Amino acid sequence: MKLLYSKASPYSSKVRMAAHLCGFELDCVVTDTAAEGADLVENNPVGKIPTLVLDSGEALFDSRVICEYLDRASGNLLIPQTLEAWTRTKRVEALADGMTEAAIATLYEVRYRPEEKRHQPWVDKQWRRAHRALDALEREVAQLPAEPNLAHFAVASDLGWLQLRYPGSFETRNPALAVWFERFFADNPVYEPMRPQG
Ligand SMILES: N[C@@H](CCC(=O)N[C@@H](CS)C(=O)NCC(=O)O)C(=O)O
Repeated sequence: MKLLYSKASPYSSKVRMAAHLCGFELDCVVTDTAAEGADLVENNPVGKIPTLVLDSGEALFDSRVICEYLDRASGNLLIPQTLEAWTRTKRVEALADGMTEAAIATLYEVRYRPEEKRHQPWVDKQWRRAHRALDALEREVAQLPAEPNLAHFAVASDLGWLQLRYPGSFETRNPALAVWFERFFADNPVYEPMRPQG
């Protein structure tokens, strides 16, 4: 299976960690979304990464869909199946990814919009959203099991991206989350090379 990805992408990081746990080796191809190259847009009309191209040639996109696929294909090694554990796992994933979506939007505002067209109230709203999600995650991570699953990968990847792009943005405000984040990689060093990198 081929993964179109970038080293900095939090959603790609989550997928790579998930594939590792599920025992799948991915052929990871660095992909620049800004270039809108044929390999990306022909496989994923939405033009985003991560995009997974299956051995059949069929493509899957959106990291949540890809992770669902990896879970099914591995006989549920990634997502716990009891209703209670499934609910927690998927809620934590949605919280972590939602936090990142808001923070990425603020980055794109600066990266892609000329200064005179930026709208600060909208940026402030994204940060309020991200901070609420981080506060919720601070409570949620205490309930996660010791063995890593999809929830761990989502939180570790999304916090890794936040630390990369907005250093110091959660470590003081959310100390328990910061401790959890450090401990995750200390306890699971195999995932360290897959965290978002600049
Ligand atoms: N919901 C999607 C989000 C994917 C996403 O936003 N990826 C970013 C990179 S981290 C991207 O492709 N951005 C390029 C763009 O928006 O043009 C997922 O979970 O895969």
